[in-house]
Amino acid sequence: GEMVPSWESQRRDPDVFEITPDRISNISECYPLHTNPRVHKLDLTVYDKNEELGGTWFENKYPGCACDIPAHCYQLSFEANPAWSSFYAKAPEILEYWKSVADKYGCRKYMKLGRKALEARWDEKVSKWAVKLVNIGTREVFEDQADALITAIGALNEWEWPPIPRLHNFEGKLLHSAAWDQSYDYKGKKVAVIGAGSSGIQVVPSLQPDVERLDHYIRGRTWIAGVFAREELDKRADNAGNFGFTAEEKANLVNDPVSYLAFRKKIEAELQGGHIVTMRGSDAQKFAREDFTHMMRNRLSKKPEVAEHLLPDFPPLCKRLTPGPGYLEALTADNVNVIPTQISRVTSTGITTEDGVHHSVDAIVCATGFDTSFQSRFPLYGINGISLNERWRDCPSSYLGMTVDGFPNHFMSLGPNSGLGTGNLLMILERQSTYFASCLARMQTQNIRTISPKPSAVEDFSNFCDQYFKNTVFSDECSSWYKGGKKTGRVSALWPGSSLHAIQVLETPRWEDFGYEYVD
Ligand code: N01
Repeated sequence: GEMVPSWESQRRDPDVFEITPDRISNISECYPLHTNPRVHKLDLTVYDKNEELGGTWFENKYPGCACDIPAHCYQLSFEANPAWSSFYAKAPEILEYWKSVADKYGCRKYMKLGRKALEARWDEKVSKWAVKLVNIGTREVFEDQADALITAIGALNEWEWPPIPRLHNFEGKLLHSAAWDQSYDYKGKKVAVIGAGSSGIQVVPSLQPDVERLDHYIRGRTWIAGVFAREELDKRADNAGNFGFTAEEKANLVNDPVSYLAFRKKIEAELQGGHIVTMRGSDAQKFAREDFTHMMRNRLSKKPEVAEHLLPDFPPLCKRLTPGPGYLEALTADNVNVIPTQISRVTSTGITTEDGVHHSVDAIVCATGFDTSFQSRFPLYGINGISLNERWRDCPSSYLGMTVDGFPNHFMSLGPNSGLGTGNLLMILERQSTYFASCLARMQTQNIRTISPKPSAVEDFSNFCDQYFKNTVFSDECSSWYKGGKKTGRVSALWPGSSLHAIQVLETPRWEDFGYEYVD
């Protein structure tokens, strides 16, 4: 059959690489274009440790938790929801969306919730995955076997307490953004928030109006801007945030799929347009830096000194950009102290900074992020009992972010080098799922017992990633979970290219990049 061009040649092909308005607007229309692979009857079981589906959107319950990608993009291509109640939807609304999708498409019958996977081992004798799990309710440990294993365990799931000296000596309330205790009443309290990543940026403006005092500890600087600074314009009641639609037209989108698609295209175009900003030395990067500096200073004009503590020396998008509606404004409020001095230790009653000052508080919120090293607490053992954690200790690598050699019939949702630095992750998740289905369909129809990428394909892709990232701002020096929480080093979390590029590459598997064993 016809050879599918490699990801490299696809990237070199300017026609594919170039982001033109047409191509961008095609995204929202085109991402259901792929034909669904014909998977024959499957015995499918979905295990999840939580008692409800939804993952991130079920687990994260901190005040202000929302998606900072526009809701009209952050949805499935085949299940558009024109009724999102705000531009950036809040976590509970997103969770309801996913529950309704699961109910509508009859997914729940496959789900066994409240079961946590402990480990998975490839059993060479029978060519199957043996997965050990525990039923959280009964504590019963049990095993399941499968021909193929898909892991969708999330790259931002394993939260940890930061290694701040004496943190656990604190006698007030200690909270983590990713494991929020909703029973804690923070109203009228003195609260410290450590961390200015996407989580901290959402927590601060949500707590600020209700607390007596908020101390915000900022270790690393951060750019606060969205491709959608327009939301700010929206607040000024002009029409810009409606993307050219009158308020009335926008309200009517619920009843008008054609106009809704046009509306989505405009938002998608703006979102995808951010890609060029990631290119080191590009004019777009230069302009973004100027614009963002100007916008941040404007929003902080009531307390200009805060801008001096916050404005980064690294380029925008080096670490994940977040629009932070209300964040900078909250930092200028009278009850907020921005503390750029580093923390030296925690005491029973508060935090001591390196200048020797002690700041008493009732609660400490750690919005300090996740373990993003790809070292999973759910170990996987492949051929010859090799552990995936061991394999990835120095360098998490994969074939197209989805498979690894030595781990047959194993597919990963959001493995190394599959996230997007700009753009909409759900589009990738959808493509990856279709890719897995193509592999399963091929196994079913061609008597394939095992499929795994060739070692050379993994190596090529990893080399390609390293080459690609050299030309992007992701490799600049800034502390980022894209580099496993480090300031420098390999970009292990991101896809090497634009969303369009990812869509093209994931559209059709290159079967020659895989090795196979056939049923005898
Ligand atoms: O975590 P982060 P996050 N002492 O790692 C600081 C997704 N997400 O939970 O920059 C003092 O980004 C650390 O400082 P520094 C999204 O993809 C999405 O906020 O390393 N400070 C940083 O400021 C996001 O990118 C949404 O110097 C310490 C912060 O804590 C990802 O999750 C919403 C410290 C950690 O920032 C992670 O975001 C929320 C220490 N010991 C999250 N350790 C959406 O809306 C760390 N810090 C889609």
